[in-house]
Amino acid sequence: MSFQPIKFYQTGTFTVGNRLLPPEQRSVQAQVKRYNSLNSGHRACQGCGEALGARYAIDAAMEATNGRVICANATGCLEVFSTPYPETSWQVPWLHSLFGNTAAVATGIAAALKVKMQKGERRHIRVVAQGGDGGTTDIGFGCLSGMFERNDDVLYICYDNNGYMNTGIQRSSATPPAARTATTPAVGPEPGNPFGQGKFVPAIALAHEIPYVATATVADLRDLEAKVRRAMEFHGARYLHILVPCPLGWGTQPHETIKMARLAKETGLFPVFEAEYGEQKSALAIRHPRPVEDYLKPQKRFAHLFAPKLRTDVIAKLQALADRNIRKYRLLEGM
Ligand SMILES: Cc1ncc(C[n+]2csc(CCOP(=O)(O)OP(=O)(O)O)c2C)c(N)n1
Ligand code: SF4
Repeated sequence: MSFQPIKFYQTGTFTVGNRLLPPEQRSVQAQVKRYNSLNSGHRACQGCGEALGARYAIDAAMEATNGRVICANATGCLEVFSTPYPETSWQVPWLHSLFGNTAAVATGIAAALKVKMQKGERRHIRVVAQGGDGGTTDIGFGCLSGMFERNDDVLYICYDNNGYMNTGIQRSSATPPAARTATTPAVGPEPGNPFGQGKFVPAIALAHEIPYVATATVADLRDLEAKVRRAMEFHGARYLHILVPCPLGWGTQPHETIKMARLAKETGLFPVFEAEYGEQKSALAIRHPRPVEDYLKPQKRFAHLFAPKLRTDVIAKLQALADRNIRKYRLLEGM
């Protein structure tokens, strides 16, 4: 009979066993104060950036508010993989809204909480709305702009995986130009998603001059957590846009999720910054500038730019977009 010694704890890994290490050596994952708001057991794909981003964002919101958060969640991958009826991975009060009305639902929750406070409720409960880029930049955009314009007391978090992933990888208004999706096939002289003027919702949020707007990626989770904490210091409308790579939709390996998020930032294709009341306050500096090819090449959704013919013309147009971001958001010097 074979004999396998039982290991109760594995210190030095990123698992819960890290709690046996001195506090300064523990990973973020293993901190005892973690709320584990989005807990294990959900059905996200391996390497899903959205699951990672949501776990860190909502835990940071819980930490900042002493566990007093209610979430409204648009239809999309995050909702579907976390709540297969009758199960849930959420350990926070959590409501599923429709695909397009999360901002309005969150506004309603915030209004109800305000009335409760007026009637003597002493606990200050905060509201977080969350959705994918389709639910945010497309169908939910009207509700979101209304929420900004009324300055409703809600933090809205968009998990941007560059497409409608839950329904089979269709294009959204956050899909980058030239990317192949199920609705923008890699055919014809201009293959993939057409070049347009783009729709970068953080800039539109900025134009509403709301108290706080920020972008983040899952490559820098400390920065992401700090931004959620900062957002919770404000009252009124706040917007956080997180780039969350999707291995299935992007055609990358699950272990490449963090690398892809980092390359999006380091090439300048995804600017990481924060703003208050309509003014940019800081930018996360590009530390090791990289050409856009380094980001595009590992992703199957851009494979048609490299074979059968190298499309230097299309790649140059994408590089121009990155260079414009670098200038506009001052990404080389940082702030
Ligand atoms: C009004 C309406 N139209 C379409 C759908 C189908 N639908 C559900 S989720 C989804 C896509 C979600 O995409 P996104 O918001 O980007 O989130 P992701 O799944 O990528 O995280 C669609 C089209 C729906 N539920 N309601
Ligand atoms: S399809 Fe993409 S966003 Fe959806 S669960 Fe899978 S990896 Fe995550």
